Amino acid sequence: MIRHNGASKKHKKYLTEKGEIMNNSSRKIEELIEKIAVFTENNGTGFTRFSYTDMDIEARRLIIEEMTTLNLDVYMDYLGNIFGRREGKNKAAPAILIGSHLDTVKDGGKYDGVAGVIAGIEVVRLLTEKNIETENPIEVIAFAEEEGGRFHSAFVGSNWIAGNIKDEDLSKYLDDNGVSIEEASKSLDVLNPIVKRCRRREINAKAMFELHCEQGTVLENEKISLGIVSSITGSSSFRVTLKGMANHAGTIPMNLRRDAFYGASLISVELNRYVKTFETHSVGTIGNICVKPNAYNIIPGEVSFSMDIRSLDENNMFSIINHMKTYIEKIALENKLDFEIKENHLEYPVKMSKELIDALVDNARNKSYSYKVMGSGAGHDTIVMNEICDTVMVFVPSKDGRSHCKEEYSSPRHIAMGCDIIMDTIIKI
Ligand code: HGY
Ligand code: MN
Ligand code: MN
Repeated sequence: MIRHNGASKKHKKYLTEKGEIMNNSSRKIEELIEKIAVFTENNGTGFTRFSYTDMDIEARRLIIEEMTTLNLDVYMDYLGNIFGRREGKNKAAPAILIGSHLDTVKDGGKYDGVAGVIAGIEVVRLLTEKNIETENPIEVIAFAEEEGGRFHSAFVGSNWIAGNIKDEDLSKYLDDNGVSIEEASKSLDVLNPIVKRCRRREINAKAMFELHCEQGTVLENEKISLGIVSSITGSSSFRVTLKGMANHAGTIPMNLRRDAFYGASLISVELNRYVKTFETHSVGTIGNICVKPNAYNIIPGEVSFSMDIRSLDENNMFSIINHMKTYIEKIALENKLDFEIKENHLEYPVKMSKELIDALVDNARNKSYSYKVMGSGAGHDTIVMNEICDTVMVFVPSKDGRSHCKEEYSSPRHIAMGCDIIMDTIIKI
Protein backbone atom coordinates (compact mmCIF):
# COMPACT_ATOMS: atom_id res chain seq x y z
CA MET A 1 0.00 0.00 0.00
CA ILE A 2 2.76 2.38 1.07
CA ARG A 3 4.54 1.51 -2.17
CA HIS A 4 1.34 2.42 -3.97
CA ASN A 5 1.12 5.70 -1.99
CA GLY A 6 4.82 6.22 -2.63
CA ALA A 7 4.18 5.57 -6.30
CA SER A 8 1.17 7.92 -6.37
CA LYS A 9 3.15 10.58 -4.42
CA LYS A 10 6.00 10.23 -6.96
CA HIS A 11 3.50 10.25 -9.80
CA LYS A 12 1.81 13.34 -8.33
CA LYS A 13 5.21 15.06 -8.03
CA TYR A 14 5.93 14.12 -11.65
CA LEU A 15 2.55 15.47 -12.79
CA THR A 16 3.08 18.75 -10.89
CA GLU A 17 6.62 18.98 -12.19
CA LYS A 18 5.40 18.22 -15.70
CA GLY A 19 2.63 20.78 -15.23
CA GLU A 20 5.15 23.40 -14.14
CA ILE A 21 7.46 22.58 -17.06
CA MET A 22 4.54 22.82 -19.46
CA ASN A 23 3.36 26.12 -17.97
CA ASN A 24 6.88 27.52 -18.02
CA SER A 25 7.42 26.36 -21.60
CA SER A 26 4.04 27.67 -22.74
CA ARG A 27 4.82 31.04 -21.21
CA LYS A 28 8.28 31.28 -22.79
CA ILE A 29 6.87 30.23 -26.16
CA GLU A 30 4.06 32.77 -25.98
CA GLU A 31 6.45 35.56 -24.99
CA LEU A 32 8.73 34.87 -27.94
CA ILE A 33 5.84 34.57 -30.43
CA GLU A 34 4.54 37.98 -29.30
CA LYS A 35 8.03 39.54 -29.40
CA ILE A 36 8.57 38.41 -33.00
CA ALA A 37 5.03 39.30 -34.07
CA VAL A 38 5.95 42.96 -33.50
CA PHE A 39 8.24 42.78 -36.53
CA THR A 40 5.71 43.07 -39.33
CA GLU A 41 4.87 45.68 -42.00
CA ASN A 42 2.39 47.85 -40.23
CA ASN A 43 -0.63 47.41 -42.51
CA GLY A 44 -3.12 46.14 -39.97
CA THR A 45 -4.40 43.35 -42.20
CA GLY A 46 -2.19 40.53 -40.91
CA PHE A 47 1.51 39.86 -40.50
CA THR A 48 3.87 40.57 -43.39
CA ARG A 49 7.61 40.00 -42.94
CA PHE A 50 9.31 39.58 -46.30
CA SER A 51 12.94 38.49 -46.49
CA TYR A 52 15.71 41.07 -45.99
CA THR A 53 13.34 43.92 -45.09
CA ASP A 54 13.90 45.97 -41.90
CA MET A 55 11.25 43.88 -40.12
CA ASP A 56 12.98 40.66 -41.16
CA ILE A 57 16.34 41.99 -39.95
CA GLU A 58 14.88 42.86 -36.53
CA ALA A 59 13.23 39.45 -36.15
CA ARG A 60 16.57 37.84 -37.01
CA ARG A 61 18.37 40.04 -34.50
CA LEU A 62 15.99 38.78 -31.81
CA ILE A 63 16.48 35.11 -32.78
CA ILE A 64 20.28 35.54 -32.83
CA GLU A 65 20.15 37.15 -29.38
CA GLU A 66 17.94 34.37 -28.00
CA MET A 67 20.34 31.74 -29.37
CA THR A 68 23.36 33.61 -28.01
CA THR A 69 21.74 33.81 -24.56
CA LEU A 70 21.48 30.00 -24.67
CA ASN A 71 25.26 29.86 -25.35
CA LEU A 72 24.72 28.46 -28.82
CA ASP A 73 27.30 29.01 -31.56
CA VAL A 74 25.35 31.18 -34.00
CA TYR A 75 26.07 31.27 -37.76
CA MET A 76 24.22 32.88 -40.66
CA ASP A 77 24.86 31.97 -44.28
CA TYR A 78 24.73 34.26 -47.32
CA LEU A 79 20.96 33.96 -47.82
CA GLY A 80 20.25 34.40 -44.12
CA ASN A 81 19.65 30.86 -42.88
CA ILE A 82 20.49 31.13 -39.16
CA PHE A 83 22.05 28.13 -37.34
CA GLY A 84 22.25 27.97 -33.52
CA ARG A 85 24.57 25.06 -32.59
CA ARG A 86 24.63 23.28 -29.19
CA GLU A 87 27.59 20.90 -29.00
CA GLY A 88 27.05 17.25 -28.09
CA LYS A 89 29.35 14.79 -26.31
CA ASN A 90 30.55 13.74 -29.74
CA LYS A 91 31.39 16.94 -31.66
CA ALA A 92 31.99 14.98 -34.86
CA ALA A 93 28.62 13.21 -34.74
CA PRO A 94 25.97 14.31 -37.27
CA ALA A 95 23.78 17.08 -35.87
CA ILE A 96 20.11 16.89 -35.00
CA LEU A 97 18.28 19.82 -36.60
CA ILE A 98 15.13 21.53 -35.32
CA GLY A 99 13.71 24.50 -37.13
CA SER A 100 11.37 26.23 -39.52
CA HIS A 101 11.20 29.58 -41.36
CA LEU A 102 11.07 33.20 -40.20
CA ASP A 103 9.50 34.84 -43.25
CA THR A 104 5.73 35.13 -43.73
CA VAL A 105 3.31 35.30 -46.64
CA LYS A 106 1.70 38.69 -47.36
CA ASP A 107 -0.91 39.48 -44.65
CA GLY A 108 -0.19 36.11 -43.02
CA GLY A 109 -0.29 34.93 -39.43
CA LYS A 110 2.18 34.94 -36.55
CA TYR A 111 2.62 31.16 -36.11
CA ASP A 112 3.41 29.80 -39.60
CA GLY A 113 7.16 29.13 -39.48
CA VAL A 114 7.90 31.16 -36.35
CA ALA A 115 6.34 28.53 -34.07
CA GLY A 116 8.86 25.98 -35.38
CA VAL A 117 11.87 28.25 -34.88
CA ILE A 118 10.74 29.02 -31.34
CA ALA A 119 10.11 25.33 -30.71
CA GLY A 120 13.76 24.65 -31.60
CA ILE A 121 14.93 27.32 -29.17
CA GLU A 122 12.59 25.99 -26.46
CA VAL A 123 13.80 22.39 -26.85
CA VAL A 124 17.40 23.57 -26.43
CA ARG A 125 16.42 25.73 -23.44
CA LEU A 126 14.73 22.72 -21.78
CA LEU A 127 17.75 20.44 -22.40
CA THR A 128 20.01 23.08 -20.87
CA GLU A 129 17.67 23.68 -17.93
CA LYS A 130 17.60 19.92 -17.24
CA ASN A 131 21.36 19.69 -17.72
CA ILE A 132 20.95 17.05 -20.40
CA GLU A 133 23.98 16.59 -22.64
CA THR A 134 23.10 14.86 -25.90
CA GLU A 135 25.43 12.52 -27.81
CA ASN A 136 24.93 14.46 -31.06
CA PRO A 137 25.19 18.22 -31.53
CA ILE A 138 21.87 20.04 -31.99
CA GLU A 139 21.32 22.85 -34.47
CA VAL A 140 18.31 25.17 -34.32
CA ILE A 141 17.67 26.55 -37.84
CA ALA A 142 15.68 29.60 -38.92
CA PHE A 143 15.30 29.09 -42.67
CA ALA A 144 15.28 32.06 -45.05
CA GLU A 145 12.74 32.76 -47.83
CA GLU A 146 10.55 29.65 -47.37
CA GLU A 147 7.28 31.24 -48.46
CA GLY A 148 8.51 32.92 -51.62
CA GLY A 149 6.49 36.01 -50.59
CA ARG A 150 9.10 38.37 -51.99
CA PHE A 151 10.93 36.35 -54.66
CA HIS A 152 7.98 34.12 -55.72
CA SER A 153 9.75 30.80 -55.26
CA ALA A 154 9.31 28.60 -52.18
CA PHE A 155 11.98 26.83 -50.07
CA VAL A 156 14.86 29.01 -51.32
CA GLY A 157 16.81 29.00 -48.02
CA SER A 158 16.58 25.25 -47.55
CA ASN A 159 17.46 24.63 -51.22
CA TRP A 160 20.55 26.83 -50.70
CA ILE A 161 21.55 24.66 -47.70
CA ALA A 162 20.90 21.46 -49.67
CA GLY A 163 23.10 22.81 -52.52
CA ASN A 164 20.25 22.77 -55.06
CA ILE A 165 20.60 26.52 -55.72
CA LYS A 166 23.95 27.48 -57.24
CA ASP A 167 25.69 30.84 -56.74
CA GLU A 168 25.00 31.80 -60.34
CA ASP A 169 21.24 31.15 -59.82
CA LEU A 170 20.87 33.96 -57.28
CA SER A 171 20.57 36.70 -59.88
CA LYS A 172 17.51 34.93 -61.34
CA TYR A 173 15.35 35.37 -58.19
CA LEU A 174 13.82 38.82 -58.59
CA ASP A 175 11.26 40.67 -56.47
CA ASP A 176 8.52 42.89 -57.94
CA ASN A 177 11.00 45.79 -58.17
CA GLY A 178 13.51 43.70 -60.10
CA VAL A 179 15.88 43.43 -57.10
CA SER A 180 17.68 40.06 -57.05
CA ILE A 181 17.96 37.92 -53.93
CA GLU A 182 21.75 38.29 -54.27
CA GLU A 183 21.42 42.08 -53.96
CA ALA A 184 18.65 42.11 -51.35
CA SER A 185 20.40 39.70 -48.98
CA LYS A 186 23.31 42.14 -48.64
CA SER A 187 21.10 44.01 -46.13
CA LEU A 188 21.84 41.16 -43.70
CA ASP A 189 25.39 42.51 -43.31
CA VAL A 190 24.07 44.86 -40.62
CA LEU A 191 23.90 41.76 -38.38
CA ASN A 192 27.56 40.82 -38.92
CA PRO A 193 28.67 42.16 -35.51
CA ILE A 194 26.43 39.67 -33.68
CA VAL A 195 26.71 36.51 -35.79
CA LYS A 196 29.35 34.40 -37.57
CA ARG A 197 28.78 34.81 -41.32
CA CYS A 198 29.52 32.20 -44.03
CA ARG A 199 28.47 31.85 -47.65
CA ARG A 200 27.14 28.31 -47.14
CA ARG A 201 27.44 25.86 -44.25
CA GLU A 202 28.38 22.22 -44.73
CA ILE A 203 25.63 20.40 -42.85
CA ASN A 204 26.33 16.93 -41.44
CA ALA A 205 22.86 16.01 -40.18
CA LYS A 206 21.37 12.86 -38.69
CA ALA A 207 17.74 14.04 -38.45
CA MET A 208 15.53 17.08 -38.69
CA PHE A 209 12.38 17.96 -36.74
CA GLU A 210 10.03 20.74 -37.83
CA LEU A 211 7.15 21.80 -35.61
CA HIS A 212 4.48 23.65 -37.59
CA CYS A 213 0.86 24.77 -37.30
CA GLU A 214 -1.34 22.27 -39.16
CA GLN A 215 -2.92 24.94 -41.40
CA GLY A 216 -6.04 22.78 -41.67
CA THR A 217 -9.01 21.58 -39.61
CA VAL A 218 -8.21 17.91 -38.90
CA LEU A 219 -6.64 18.16 -35.40
CA GLU A 220 -9.11 20.72 -34.09
CA ASN A 221 -12.17 18.89 -35.47
CA GLU A 222 -10.98 15.58 -33.96
CA LYS A 223 -9.92 17.34 -30.72
CA ILE A 224 -6.37 15.96 -31.03
CA SER A 225 -3.36 17.78 -29.55
CA LEU A 226 -0.55 16.75 -31.90
CA GLY A 227 -0.15 15.69 -35.54
CA ILE A 228 2.81 13.45 -36.45
CA VAL A 229 3.44 13.95 -40.15
CA SER A 230 4.04 10.85 -42.28
CA SER A 231 4.23 12.50 -45.73
CA ILE A 232 4.34 15.96 -47.33
CA THR A 233 2.51 16.77 -50.54
CA GLY A 234 4.54 17.48 -53.66
CA SER A 235 4.23 21.11 -54.68
CA SER A 236 4.90 23.10 -57.84
CA SER A 237 4.33 26.68 -58.82
CA PHE A 238 4.46 28.37 -62.21
CA ARG A 239 4.09 31.89 -63.62
CA VAL A 240 1.93 31.95 -66.74
CA THR A 241 1.93 35.01 -69.02
CA LEU A 242 -0.62 35.47 -71.84
CA LYS A 243 -0.17 38.27 -74.39
CA GLY A 244 -3.06 39.40 -76.61
CA MET A 245 -3.90 42.92 -77.75
CA ALA A 246 -5.09 45.89 -75.69
CA ASN A 247 -7.91 47.64 -77.52
CA HIS A 248 -11.07 49.67 -77.06
CA ALA A 249 -13.68 47.79 -75.02
CA GLY A 250 -16.55 49.45 -76.90
CA THR A 251 -15.62 49.26 -80.55
CA ILE A 252 -14.00 45.86 -81.07
CA PRO A 253 -16.45 43.00 -81.84
CA MET A 254 -16.07 39.90 -79.61
CA ASN A 255 -14.87 37.66 -82.46
CA LEU A 256 -11.96 40.01 -83.29
CA ARG A 257 -10.56 40.28 -79.79
CA ARG A 258 -7.30 38.88 -78.39
CA ASP A 259 -8.47 39.12 -74.77
CA ALA A 260 -5.73 37.86 -72.41
CA PHE A 261 -7.98 37.84 -69.33
CA TYR A 262 -10.60 35.74 -71.11
CA GLY A 263 -7.85 33.19 -71.84
CA ALA A 264 -6.72 33.26 -68.20
CA SER A 265 -10.27 32.73 -66.95
CA LEU A 266 -10.73 29.65 -69.21
CA ILE A 267 -7.47 28.25 -67.79
CA SER A 268 -8.63 28.86 -64.22
CA VAL A 269 -11.93 27.03 -64.84
CA GLU A 270 -10.10 24.07 -66.44
CA LEU A 271 -7.56 23.84 -63.58
CA ASN A 272 -10.38 23.59 -61.04
CA ARG A 273 -12.33 21.09 -63.16
CA TYR A 274 -9.38 18.80 -63.93
CA VAL A 275 -7.88 18.71 -60.42
CA LYS A 276 -11.23 17.61 -58.97
CA THR A 277 -11.11 14.45 -61.14
CA PHE A 278 -8.31 13.05 -58.91
CA GLU A 279 -9.08 10.97 -55.79
CA THR A 280 -5.82 11.46 -53.84
CA HIS A 281 -5.40 14.92 -52.24
CA SER A 282 -4.61 17.14 -55.22
CA VAL A 283 -5.11 20.91 -55.43
CA GLY A 284 -4.73 23.69 -57.98
CA THR A 285 -4.75 27.40 -57.14
CA ILE A 286 -4.43 30.66 -59.05
CA GLY A 287 -3.69 33.05 -56.21
CA ASN A 288 -1.96 35.97 -57.84
CA ILE A 289 -3.00 37.70 -61.06
CA CYS A 290 -1.79 40.82 -62.82
CA VAL A 291 -3.98 42.31 -65.59
CA LYS A 292 -2.60 44.97 -67.92
CA PRO A 293 -3.53 47.71 -68.55
CA ASN A 294 -6.19 46.87 -65.92
CA ALA A 295 -8.77 49.47 -66.99
CA TYR A 296 -12.52 48.98 -67.26
CA ASN A 297 -12.74 50.19 -70.87
CA ILE A 298 -9.65 48.44 -72.32
CA ILE A 299 -9.52 44.83 -73.49
CA PRO A 300 -6.75 43.21 -71.35
CA GLY A 301 -3.66 43.02 -73.56
CA GLU A 302 -1.56 41.05 -71.09
CA VAL A 303 -2.27 38.87 -68.06
CA SER A 304 0.24 37.03 -65.86
CA PHE A 305 -0.82 34.70 -63.06
CA SER A 306 0.53 32.16 -60.59
CA MET A 307 -0.48 28.52 -61.00
CA ASP A 308 0.12 26.34 -57.89
CA ILE A 309 -0.34 22.56 -58.40
CA ARG A 310 0.14 20.00 -55.61
CA SER A 311 -0.63 16.38 -54.89
CA LEU A 312 0.28 13.71 -52.35
CA ASP A 313 0.67 11.45 -55.40
CA GLU A 314 3.62 12.26 -57.66
CA ASN A 315 1.97 10.86 -60.80
CA ASN A 316 -1.16 12.94 -60.20
CA MET A 317 0.94 16.08 -59.80
CA PHE A 318 2.68 15.53 -63.14
CA SER A 319 -0.58 14.56 -64.90
CA ILE A 320 -2.10 17.85 -63.80
CA ILE A 321 1.00 19.87 -64.74
CA ASN A 322 1.20 18.26 -68.21
CA HIS A 323 -2.55 18.55 -68.80
CA MET A 324 -2.49 22.26 -67.94
CA LYS A 325 0.54 22.97 -70.12
CA THR A 326 -1.27 21.37 -73.11
CA TYR A 327 -4.50 23.22 -72.27
CA ILE A 328 -2.75 26.62 -71.99
CA GLU A 329 -1.24 26.07 -75.46
CA LYS A 330 -4.70 25.16 -76.86
CA ILE A 331 -6.37 28.28 -75.36
CA ALA A 332 -3.54 30.50 -76.59
CA LEU A 333 -3.93 29.16 -80.11
CA GLU A 334 -7.74 29.51 -80.16
CA ASN A 335 -7.60 33.08 -78.82
CA LYS A 336 -4.56 34.26 -80.79
CA LEU A 337 -2.51 34.77 -77.60
CA ASP A 338 1.23 34.39 -77.11
CA PHE A 339 2.02 32.47 -73.93
CA GLU A 340 4.94 31.75 -71.60
CA ILE A 341 5.04 29.25 -68.68
CA LYS A 342 7.89 29.78 -66.17
CA GLU A 343 8.50 27.14 -63.48
CA ASN A 344 9.17 28.78 -60.09
CA HIS A 345 9.61 25.66 -57.99
CA LEU A 346 8.85 21.97 -58.07
CA GLU A 347 9.22 19.56 -55.12
CA TYR A 348 8.29 15.86 -55.18
CA PRO A 349 6.07 14.42 -52.43
CA VAL A 350 8.19 12.94 -49.61
CA LYS A 351 7.68 10.33 -46.93
CA MET A 352 8.92 11.09 -43.40
CA SER A 353 11.26 8.75 -41.49
CA LYS A 354 9.38 5.74 -40.04
CA GLU A 355 11.92 5.51 -37.17
CA LEU A 356 11.26 9.12 -36.17
CA ILE A 357 7.49 8.77 -36.58
CA ASP A 358 7.46 5.67 -34.35
CA ALA A 359 9.64 7.38 -31.73
CA LEU A 360 7.36 10.45 -31.63
CA VAL A 361 4.29 8.18 -31.38
CA ASP A 362 5.87 6.30 -28.44
CA ASN A 363 6.68 9.56 -26.67
CA ALA A 364 3.21 11.02 -27.26
CA ARG A 365 1.76 7.81 -25.78
CA ASN A 366 4.17 7.94 -22.79
CA LYS A 367 3.00 11.47 -22.05
CA SER A 368 -0.68 10.58 -22.73
CA TYR A 369 -0.88 13.29 -25.39
CA SER A 370 -3.55 12.64 -28.04
CA TYR A 371 -1.93 12.42 -31.49
CA LYS A 372 -2.72 11.52 -35.10
CA VAL A 373 -0.32 10.33 -37.81
CA MET A 374 -1.27 12.40 -40.88
CA GLY A 375 -0.15 13.89 -44.22
CA SER A 376 0.70 17.53 -44.87
CA GLY A 377 -1.11 19.42 -47.66
CA ALA A 378 1.19 22.39 -47.16
CA GLY A 379 4.80 22.46 -48.30
CA HIS A 380 7.63 22.93 -45.77
CA ASP A 381 11.43 23.23 -45.69
CA THR A 382 11.39 19.66 -44.39
CA ILE A 383 10.52 18.52 -47.94
CA VAL A 384 13.96 19.80 -49.06
CA MET A 385 15.93 18.78 -45.95
CA ASN A 386 14.61 15.26 -46.52
CA GLU A 387 17.29 15.09 -49.24
CA ILE A 388 20.10 15.35 -46.68
CA CYS A 389 18.80 13.56 -43.57
CA ASP A 390 15.88 11.68 -41.98
CA THR A 391 13.03 14.09 -41.31
CA VAL A 392 9.74 14.29 -39.48
CA MET A 393 7.24 17.03 -38.60
CA VAL A 394 5.01 17.68 -35.61
CA PHE A 395 1.77 19.60 -36.21
CA VAL A 396 -0.11 21.64 -33.65
CA PRO A 397 -3.82 22.43 -34.15
CA SER A 398 -4.79 25.59 -36.07
CA LYS A 399 -7.80 27.40 -34.59
CA ASP A 400 -10.70 27.11 -37.07
CA GLY A 401 -8.16 25.56 -39.48
CA ARG A 402 -7.09 29.07 -40.50
CA SER A 403 -3.61 29.98 -41.74
CA HIS A 404 -1.93 32.46 -44.12
CA CYS A 405 -4.20 35.09 -42.55
CA LYS A 406 -4.24 37.27 -39.42
CA GLU A 407 -6.73 34.89 -37.76
CA GLU A 408 -4.02 32.19 -37.62
CA TYR A 409 -3.68 30.87 -34.03
CA SER A 410 -2.09 27.86 -32.33
CA SER A 411 -1.95 27.51 -28.53
CA PRO A 412 1.43 27.85 -26.77
CA ARG A 413 0.42 24.81 -24.72
CA HIS A 414 0.13 22.64 -27.83
CA ILE A 415 3.49 24.00 -29.04
CA ALA A 416 4.98 23.14 -25.62
CA MET A 417 3.58 19.61 -25.91
CA GLY A 418 5.19 19.34 -29.35
CA CYS A 419 8.51 20.49 -27.88
CA ASP A 420 8.13 17.90 -25.12
CA ILE A 421 7.88 14.91 -27.48
CA ILE A 422 10.57 16.28 -29.80
CA MET A 423 12.93 16.60 -26.83
CA ASP A 424 12.13 13.06 -25.62
CA THR A 425 12.74 11.75 -29.14
CA ILE A 426 16.06 13.58 -29.48
CA ILE A 427 17.22 12.09 -26.19
CA LYS A 428 16.07 8.65 -27.35
CA ILE A 429 17.76 8.71 -30.81
O1 HGY B 1 2.88 27.14 -49.70
C1 HGY B 1 3.07 26.43 -48.72
O2 HGY B 1 2.57 25.34 -48.63
C2 HGY B 1 3.94 26.93 -47.60
O3 HGY B 1 3.17 27.80 -46.82
N1 HGY B 1 5.12 27.57 -48.10
MN1 MN C 1 3.16 29.17 -45.13
MN1 MN D 1 5.28 27.42 -43.13
